[in-house]
Amino acid sequence: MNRESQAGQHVQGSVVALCGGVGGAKLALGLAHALPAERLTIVVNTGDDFSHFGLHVSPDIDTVLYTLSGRVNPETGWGRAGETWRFMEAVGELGGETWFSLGDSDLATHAVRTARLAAGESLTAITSDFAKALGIGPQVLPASDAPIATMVETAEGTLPFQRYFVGQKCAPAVKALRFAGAQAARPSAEVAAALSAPDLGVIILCPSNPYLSIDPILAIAGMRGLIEGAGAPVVAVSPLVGGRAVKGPLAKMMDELGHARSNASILAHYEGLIDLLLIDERDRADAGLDPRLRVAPTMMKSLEERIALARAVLEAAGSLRRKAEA
Ligand code: FO1
Repeated sequence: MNRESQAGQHVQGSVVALCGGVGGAKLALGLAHALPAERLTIVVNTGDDFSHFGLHVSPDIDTVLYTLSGRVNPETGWGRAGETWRFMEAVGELGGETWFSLGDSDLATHAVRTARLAAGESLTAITSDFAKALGIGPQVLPASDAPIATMVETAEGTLPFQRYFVGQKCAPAVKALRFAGAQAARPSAEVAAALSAPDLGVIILCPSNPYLSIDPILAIAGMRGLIEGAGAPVVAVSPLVGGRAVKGPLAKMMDELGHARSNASILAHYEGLIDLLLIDERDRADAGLDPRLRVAPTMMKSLEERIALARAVLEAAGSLRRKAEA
């Protein structure tokens, strides 16, 4: 089936991007610069969410909100720039848990979110209000309003995601991942509407960790069906460059899960779901392996590079016809 047409043109219509935290948020920012706000919806992983000191923490949602509003800490990629840590110092003084750091200003996000959830509001409504308050144009949506918790089965037992990721610095060998609650969860009405929009031009899988950040979204009952039924091309960006993860434990985790650290493994992981996998210029040699592999500048150190990758994704999608027309 040849869906090639109109090479060089940006995709038309609305755009939905699925993403996790730091790496995904960088492409989301590029897309936010490359598209009018009303054309872009960002669907964010909530498998990393957890309760800490009684507060509902949604790390990937906050990373996206802080990144899109220019507030993110540029050194860590999460949390706020110019943060202070008086709360954590006081927690330590009292002998409280200090393994997970909540900055003083970041704390406000968790406190307001927790209070509003306790009052019965949905995570979708709260996130949408936060986005507006922070001056963000594109729609930012949690993948679901129902709780989903990524559980990491390791050689040392099962760990809730943040205990594995931050508490143990990803050291235990990963045997499997589970997404507790995902089968009982459903995509929110807003996510379903974005994925069912008649003018949907492309669904983008950001270069987030496929196992930790994209899979918890795809595991939500009904999510894959919505994506497959959307009729729009699905374009993923590989999180690997030269067999290494740009950030985080992906490469180590691929070894532990028995997958080669390669773009072919990422393509195989998304088999049946994606039409294209954009791979970095440094992996140009891989491009001949499969017609679905296409080269793009995937490193995103500067804002310009984020926008350039966003444009490359939109152009690649523009070269594919909607599946209904193919
Ligand atoms: N990551 C860390 O490595 N250490 C932390 O103490 C930490 C605190 C934290 C607080 C709020 C927040 O939104 C994110 C935070 N992160 C921290 C990042 C987070 O654990 C991960 O980046 C994501 O969950 C993975 O995408």
